Amino acid sequence: MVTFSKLSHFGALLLLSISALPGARAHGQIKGVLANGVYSNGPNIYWDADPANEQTAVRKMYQAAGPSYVLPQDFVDNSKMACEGAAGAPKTVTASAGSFVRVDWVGATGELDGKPGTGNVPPGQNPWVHAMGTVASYIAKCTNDDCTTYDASQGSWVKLAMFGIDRTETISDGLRETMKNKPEEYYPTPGTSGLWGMARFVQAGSSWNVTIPEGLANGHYIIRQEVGAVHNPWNAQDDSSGTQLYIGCVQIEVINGGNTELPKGAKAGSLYATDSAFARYNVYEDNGKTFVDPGPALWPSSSNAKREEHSSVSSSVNDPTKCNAGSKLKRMRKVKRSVQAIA
Ligand SMILES: [Cu+2]
Repeated sequence: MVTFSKLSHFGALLLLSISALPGARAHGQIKGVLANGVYSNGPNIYWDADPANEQTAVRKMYQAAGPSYVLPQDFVDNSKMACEGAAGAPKTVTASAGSFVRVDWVGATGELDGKPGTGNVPPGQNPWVHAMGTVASYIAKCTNDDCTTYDASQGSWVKLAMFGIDRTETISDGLRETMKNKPEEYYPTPGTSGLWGMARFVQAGSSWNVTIPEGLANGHYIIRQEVGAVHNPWNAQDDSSGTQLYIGCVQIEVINGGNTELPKGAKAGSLYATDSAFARYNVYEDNGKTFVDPGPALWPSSSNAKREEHSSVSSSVNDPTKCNAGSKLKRMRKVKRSVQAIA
């Protein structure tokens, strides 16, 4: 199993070098962002001179990550773990406090193009190619009030959402079948429940919504989206093994906010330890049974029950009961805030 998944990686790298993409050996990246009704494109990570790079609020991934993702030995690196070492992007997108920012990702390879279970991905755009692992969202304030020049390695990161595995749900039959042919077969195995955040993300068209907390103070922030793939488990003899973090950073300006400042967060290099259960998780041995969401506590703390962000509205996997639960929580948070404001 491990050998197979490694082969698939070499295969992907080979394909990329054959197609002569300069620079990064990427597995995928942020394609674009929808915020306050405005869609903004991500950068062209393969060609620095593309004029698109002058118009983006998304930092260029893979600028420092050796193998196009961050491996456990680099989990202590404040720069790689913040935004994969990327410098500031030239623009900022505007997002209202309390709204969703939709972050769309795209695979670098077409392995899952048009395959069952991959959601409503626009034609010509590759779905994300892995389905086992976490999807998380963090936020940090650009303390210089200018995210275009902010050094993200200094960021104080606060965890907004983390979807590890939900054992009350499972992957769609379509995506399970699709992943069988990858060959990165989906675990938990058939008959065992367990929906990884990443499977949910692929089913939602490789798109994930990030909630900007209601009442958050206006200002400049970076949203850090982290996709944590566990298909190539760590082993002591192989320094290319272990949980792979794909990290994309979106520079936003929050408007219509309130009085709530972010709590003190963590440096990116101290979110997960190099030898943590997350870094060394073996999905093929554990079959999803004992996985625990990694990293610091969620904020706001009342969102503990809500480990996930809503998937794309357009997607059929959206569960209306979950959305209701979410808005109920949001309302509760609002109430809690106003109580705090009075106190
Ligand atoms: Cu990959």
